[in-house]
Amino acid sequence: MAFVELEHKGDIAVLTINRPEALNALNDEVISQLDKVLDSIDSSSVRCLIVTGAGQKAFVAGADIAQMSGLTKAEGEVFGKNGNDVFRKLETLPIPTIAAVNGFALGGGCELSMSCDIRLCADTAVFGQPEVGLGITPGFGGTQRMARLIGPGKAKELIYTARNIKAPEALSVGLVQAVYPADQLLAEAEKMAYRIAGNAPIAVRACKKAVNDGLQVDMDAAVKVEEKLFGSCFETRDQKNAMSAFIEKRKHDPFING
Ligand code: CO8
Repeated sequence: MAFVELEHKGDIAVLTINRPEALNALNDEVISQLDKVLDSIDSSSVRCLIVTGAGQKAFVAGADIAQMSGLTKAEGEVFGKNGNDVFRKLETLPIPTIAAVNGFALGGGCELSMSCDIRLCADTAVFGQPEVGLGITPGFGGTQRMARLIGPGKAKELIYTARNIKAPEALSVGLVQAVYPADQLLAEAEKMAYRIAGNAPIAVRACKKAVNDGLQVDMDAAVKVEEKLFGSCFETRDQKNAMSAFIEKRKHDPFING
């Protein structure tokens, strides 16, 4: 059974969590398939990845509560580590990632969306970290990524109260970058993905690394991270192509990822 599907569409790919009968909840099998599918993505040919959920109702409604209910402390830690390892793999994928949040994004689902670079959502989307209402903490990076994305005060409010928020509030606190009518979400996500894919891939990947790595260190070290990545773009064929075209007042040739 394919709980995680990957569809290539030209230069972009769409990854779908496909367990709609359980609102795409993440059990061991889904997490393990997600890990394998992420490993299979060829970042030399895929220039942007969209992550979404199957069905009309949910992006991902969380980690699988039925599976978690009987875990021991040690097993809980292992389950959390498995999820964290895979989400970190997604977060550090060399190519840009867009979460197209098409419904409930609760617990592990909200955490999955926060492991992507950009979040777009349907007007029907609902975000939240309900874990403290279930007697646990967020366990797939929620306490860390939400605090970094929307600030510690708002993240603590949402996590401590276990309050779900709808799309407009998610937009207003900066958790998502745009909200679309549900039937237009995927098309809008693809439009953004193709736009990203049309830019110089080496430069786009370097930007992702610069932002991600730079945010982990102080500003003196962060600008050094940028300097290195900036330098690494020179002498590429895409840099020469684009800059010569500008100087010669013509459109550049399509980028070749080289
Ligand atoms: N786990 C397992 N099954 C689920 C989950 C889930 N998270 N969410 C929904 N389902 C199943 C339901 O049990 C139901 O199955 P069935 O038809 O067999 O009864 C089916 O999906 C449809 O769900 P509902 O009937 O409940 O649909 P509603 O429209 O009535 O409600 C909700 C939708 C509001 C989304 C509701 O399903 C819900 O509240 N789900 C749980 C949301 C939640 O609390 N998520 C957080 C889970 S905790 C978590 O993610 C922790 C992450 C870190 C883990 C670290 C571990 C160490």
